Amino acid sequence: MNNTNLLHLTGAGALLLLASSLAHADPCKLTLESNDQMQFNVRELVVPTECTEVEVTLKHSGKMPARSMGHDWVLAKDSDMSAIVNAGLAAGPARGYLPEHDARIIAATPIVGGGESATVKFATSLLQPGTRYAFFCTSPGHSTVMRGTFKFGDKSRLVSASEKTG
Ligand code: CU1
Repeated sequence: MNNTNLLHLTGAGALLLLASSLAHADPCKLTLESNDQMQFNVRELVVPTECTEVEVTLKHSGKMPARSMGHDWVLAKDSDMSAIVNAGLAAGPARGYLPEHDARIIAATPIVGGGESATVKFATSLLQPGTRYAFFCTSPGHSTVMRGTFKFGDKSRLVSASEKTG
């Protein structure tokens, strides 16, 4: 009897939490995680064209320090990624593996270590719908796996997601 009540309470609480997180979900505010296994937890980020400003928060859910497993989140055109990664290597750890004043970089967080997070805001006037953008980490060697697609104004993913559930 007690066990059944407890289960019901837990279920209702979980539903409430889910409902409130959905109600407060702002499509212009994105959060992604990174870890000690050199991974981002998403391969794709989508921002609708209604957003005039985007806020991206990068969390490091691992325990390793920034000097050995630091991650950043950098946004650029897909075609600029390799050049920025190389320029970041040349810039070195003192500059957080990011080239200074590089116009190809649309947005970038500083490097975070385990337990830390960083947020960057940028205007979507910097983005063009239909252009292929990539997000990636500029720590040495990380961008081979720590990379993903960033889409501005692409709603096809939302449509296909609801089709799958139906
Ligand atoms: Cu990284």
